[in-house]
Amino acid sequence: MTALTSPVKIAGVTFGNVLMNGAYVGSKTLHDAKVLAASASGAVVIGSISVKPRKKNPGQNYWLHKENFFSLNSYGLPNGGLPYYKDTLSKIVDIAHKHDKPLVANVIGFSYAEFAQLVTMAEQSGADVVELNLGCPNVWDDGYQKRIISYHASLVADTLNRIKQQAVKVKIAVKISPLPPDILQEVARVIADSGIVHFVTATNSYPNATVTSGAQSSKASTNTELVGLAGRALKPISLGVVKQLRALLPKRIAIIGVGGISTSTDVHDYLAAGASAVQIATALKDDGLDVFEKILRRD
Ligand code: RRO
Repeated sequence: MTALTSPVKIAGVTFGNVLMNGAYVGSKTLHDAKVLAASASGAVVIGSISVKPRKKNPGQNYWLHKENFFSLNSYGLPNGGLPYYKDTLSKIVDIAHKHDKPLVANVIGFSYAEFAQLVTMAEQSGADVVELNLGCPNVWDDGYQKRIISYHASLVADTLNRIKQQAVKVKIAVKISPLPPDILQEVARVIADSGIVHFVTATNSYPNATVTSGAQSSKASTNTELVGLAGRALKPISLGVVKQLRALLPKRIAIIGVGGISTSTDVHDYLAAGASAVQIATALKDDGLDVFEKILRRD
């Protein structure tokens, strides 16, 4: 089995080990960055970051199935936006680097120009990787869901072309949804053809699930919207996406696996499917930051 504890160089970026957090509710602030940097992870992911500051969606935002089969969330991208990150992201980068970890800035624009603006801000702040969140399911505007870019190969192409225009030097990662086969093939082709993508992160949560009776404290919910499904139930689906991507993408593009990881067996499953590193989100929220150490100890 591959050793999980050693530093790894992936697409030109050196990670402390193959584990990192996924962008989640605990990866937003300078304080979050300090906590993540001090953990046993191999990198720090911060975000998602939007141009405008955003508050969380009203009502309950997170549910865990009572037997831990899955998690559900609808946070709605709460973050401080450019007013917070334009000064703070460089401090966050310094904290990660002091712990010998690369900083991945996960960004989400609501237009191509916003994506470009966020990539520039992250690059100027010294981020090692900018992860474009093309799979956020939980942003609603006047009752209409914002389009999930990764479900449309043409929108993925337009986003990447816009970023390419500004000749960025920072490494680009693209985080996609759990896509069905035909769309995955088209999106993989667009990503490969763009020539600017170094990593594909697979996958974000499965969009537009709904809260079921097995989800803890769902009775207290005031949230009637649709929610993203993650956690253990997502693992076979994300793993399948990783496996397909490894066959579809050229070797120069590395894959970061995410979805239902809480043990070293989960990590090895993703590495065997073709991932070079993994992200953890649901298990971090539910079990805490010790999950990194627990996984590395069982290596
Ligand atoms: O904030 C959220 O509700 C959220 C985001 Br931005 C995302 O990309 N994926 C997700 O499951 N939730």
